[in-house]
Amino acid sequence: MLKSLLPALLLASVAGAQTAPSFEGEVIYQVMPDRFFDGDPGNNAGVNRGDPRAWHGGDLAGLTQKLPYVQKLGATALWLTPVYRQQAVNSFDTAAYHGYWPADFRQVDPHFGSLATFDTFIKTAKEAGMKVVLDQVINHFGYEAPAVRQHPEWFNGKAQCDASQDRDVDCPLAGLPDLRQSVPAVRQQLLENADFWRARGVDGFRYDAIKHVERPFLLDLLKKDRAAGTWTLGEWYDADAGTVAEWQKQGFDSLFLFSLQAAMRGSVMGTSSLVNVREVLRRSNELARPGEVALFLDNHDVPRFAQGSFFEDEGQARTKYGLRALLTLKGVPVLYQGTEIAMRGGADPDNRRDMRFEAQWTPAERAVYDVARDAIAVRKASAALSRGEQTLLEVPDRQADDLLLLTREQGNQRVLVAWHGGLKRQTYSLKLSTLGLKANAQDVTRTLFAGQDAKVSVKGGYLHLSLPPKDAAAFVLR
Ligand SMILES: [Ca+2]
Ligand SMILES: [Ca+2]
Repeated sequence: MLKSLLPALLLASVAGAQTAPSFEGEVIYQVMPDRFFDGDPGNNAGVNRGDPRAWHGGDLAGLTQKLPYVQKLGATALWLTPVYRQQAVNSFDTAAYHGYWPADFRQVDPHFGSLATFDTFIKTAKEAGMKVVLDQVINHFGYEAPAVRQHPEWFNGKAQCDASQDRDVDCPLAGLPDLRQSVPAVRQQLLENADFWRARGVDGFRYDAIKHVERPFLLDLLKKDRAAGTWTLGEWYDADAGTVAEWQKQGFDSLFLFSLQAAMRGSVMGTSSLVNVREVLRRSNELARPGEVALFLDNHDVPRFAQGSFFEDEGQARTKYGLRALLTLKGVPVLYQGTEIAMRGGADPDNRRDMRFEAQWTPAERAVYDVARDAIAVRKASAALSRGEQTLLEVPDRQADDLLLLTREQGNQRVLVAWHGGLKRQTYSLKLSTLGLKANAQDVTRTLFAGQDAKVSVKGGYLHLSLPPKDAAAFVLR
């Protein structure tokens, strides 16, 4: 019996692996619709742009109008923070503009538009060849959602929280009405929410706050998504490669790699050693599906990347470095709206300032955008950078604080990537045998990023690099 079953089981698991949805090769642009673009002033009830905690008027019509902007930047997919109908009133003097205080999971909030506006957005995005990832809240309702009073049995109360073995899961997150996913009515409703939005053409779900959700339910949800071909991206706040690895095994296609974000904030924007980044990359190479992991410099829940410098010009310069660096890595880059112009902002809600478009940019912001657009184009044009294997090179200890070297390789295409953390232009001569790199003088062809003075040559068994300060370079190797 066992003998006859085994081959079938093996085949089933291989087939499962083959059909897992993939976003490898995509570049995701993260939009918070209220803070992106106002395409319909007719739905601006309660809008006050002077108040960072109020609705600002951005909507799905505006996002649809601005799809050409996102396409021109080069992103191939969009992630929208939630657009569900929200609680109508404020909590803590804050409106539900961010979308994480849902009242009805199957309606669009009137500030964003309607289901018809959503369908138009999806249709327009599809026609433009873009994929759409929708934020799904599965842990809670908004504080003032009618369901909280109508169905108290759906929610964890003090008793459940007090008795819980896992307080992360069974106690309210930020006091939010906490759903009991093991209650059949809740479970069914949440599973059907996913079906509802999937049927409207969504390609992927970004699942909010998965650390706080009952695991058996989450596994059922992931199984359904996998079977339907929906890509799943989990938000486990502060996840490192170990957490990503565990959840990829459990059925998520991707998680955000928060540990890389922290290391890049420290080493690219700040003055920490690149050894910290190297350690994160070393561990993420061990993932079952390293090409799916979501890589980001910032998002709506952390201070803006550029905010890591006291000075606007330095923040812009290092954001250029960060963008180029991020786009050299294996994984799925996720750019938060405004990072392409090094928007500043501290903790929430300051990190959610209104997006500004071309006509409103300073020349310095335009220059950051040009680097972002170029780095995305370079990645997309290179099979090695988009999808290639990633191999870290062994940089000697005395240089490793300021120099991170890796190769990306796909078929007969090979790219050498160099991140340089030094504050001055620096030349490095490194023994090929120490690096573990095989290359000949004629292999080195050209730098990939536009307008950057980075040089490489191979001679006498050495790799010679001349690198500008605080920047990342990529070179084609034959
Ligand atoms: Ca509006
Ligand atoms: Ca919970």
